[in-house]
Amino acid sequence: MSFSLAEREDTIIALATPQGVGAIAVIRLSGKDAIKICNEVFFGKNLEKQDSHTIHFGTIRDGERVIDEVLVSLFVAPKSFTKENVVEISTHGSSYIINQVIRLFVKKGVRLAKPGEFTQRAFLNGQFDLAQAEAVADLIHADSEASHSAALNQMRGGFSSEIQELRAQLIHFASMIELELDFTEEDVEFASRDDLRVLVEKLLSVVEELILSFDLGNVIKNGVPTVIAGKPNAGKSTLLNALLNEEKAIVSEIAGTTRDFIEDEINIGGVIFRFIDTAGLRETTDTIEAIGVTRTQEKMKTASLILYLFDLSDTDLVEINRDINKLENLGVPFLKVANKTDKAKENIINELKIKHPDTIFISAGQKENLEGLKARILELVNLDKFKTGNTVVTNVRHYDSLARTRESLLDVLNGLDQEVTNDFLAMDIRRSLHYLGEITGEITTDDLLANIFSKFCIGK
Ligand SMILES: Nc1nc2c(ncn2[C@@H]2O[C@H](COP(=O)(O)OP(=O)(O)OP(=O)(O)O)[C@@H](O)[C@H]2O)c(=O)[nH]1
Ligand SMILES: [Mg+2]
Repeated sequence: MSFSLAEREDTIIALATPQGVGAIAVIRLSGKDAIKICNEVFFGKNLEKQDSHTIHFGTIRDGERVIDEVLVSLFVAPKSFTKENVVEISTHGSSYIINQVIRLFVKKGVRLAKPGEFTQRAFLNGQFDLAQAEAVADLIHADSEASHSAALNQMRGGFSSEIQELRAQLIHFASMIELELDFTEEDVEFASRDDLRVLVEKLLSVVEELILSFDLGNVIKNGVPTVIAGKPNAGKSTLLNALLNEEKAIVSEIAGTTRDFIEDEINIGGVIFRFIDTAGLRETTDTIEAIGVTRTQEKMKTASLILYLFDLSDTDLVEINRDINKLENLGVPFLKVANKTDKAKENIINELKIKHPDTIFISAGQKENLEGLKARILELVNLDKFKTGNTVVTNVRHYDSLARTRESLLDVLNGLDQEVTNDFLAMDIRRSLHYLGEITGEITTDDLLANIFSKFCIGK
């Protein structure tokens, strides 16, 4: 999918609210003729004579036939989302009415919008940069406070302005150095190498911080992968079900019930956690169960957090110590969760309180102290960084471009160290500029844009 210049001249239309029956539906038009064409089918007022940002009551008619009574909101270019003339028609939310209205406009020469075309026009008309446009999509899909806050921060500018400013300074150096190339005979220096080094180092530290934020960003967007691990029958599936409040995983007193992962998301304190119930860890001769155990071990390595669950009625301290030792070697943060308080022996609880005072005691079966467990989970996943409003990179494309930017900036520094000739230096700077520009959209290709906007839904 790519948009030709002629297509950008079209007036486009799409349903902006979800498909299906609702109280009202909003149909959006954008393009130079949006208001003019709407005026041809709208009865009530002359829309072409109205001010921007006003709402008008009237009917939409196909010839003599009234399709619906509607409200029309007007946004006159450039004061609109797309910076073009925009009309939003609020109709009654029946799919029959929606279809009739859209058909009527198509008959009048309006074209159905492609996915993301409104946002793409907003980007092409300079409403925001590419990183911000992508944040619009993230914002629509944000389903927790944390992902919402990351997307909103980016949509409102996020790292874009900082990157743009540093990029502008780097462009200045690039042109100075290229100017020097024209004066090679005279041995002049328009661009101070020391100043250039300071700037490149500053850029590098910004870029590196953004790269580091990606892990956090990813977690915010996709949920914190949290593996529930432990011996068979520890109560892992029971815990998952209790946290979810539904009977998602099969629970039984047979050891080795769960063979494959079962996962689902839970919102704890505004953060999405992806809980993964796994096959119980033990030596087994059952082939399928053995595969499950291997998979559990793999999953544990990539988790952000492990809930190490053990059965108080059936585990001794020697075993617990051995497991904890293994977990410490794995290097993934973990919580010690003692289950089945309802049938535990007193002495093991007391021993644990002394030897492992950070143990959390729960009864998954009786749904006891799940709130305490949730509070500790939230504490362990340190999300303070995002809460202080720091910019977080959540987008793989940005991460890729940032990683390439870092490489080329390091090349510039290397070049400065080794006093390479100007043309090499200029080349490395240009390369850094290219990758930086890819993030904010100063450098784009049709393919890149098509790829980004095709992921949007129609009407956005
Ligand atoms: N008394 C008591 N029983 C529990 C508790 N939690 C789980 N159980 C029981 O322990 C048994 C095993 O529970 P599961 O949730 O299937 O255990 P699991 O860790 O998923 O076991 P595998 O899938 O075999 O690895 C079941 O009979 C549960 O009802 C609890 O807090 N108290
Ligand atoms: Mg299970």
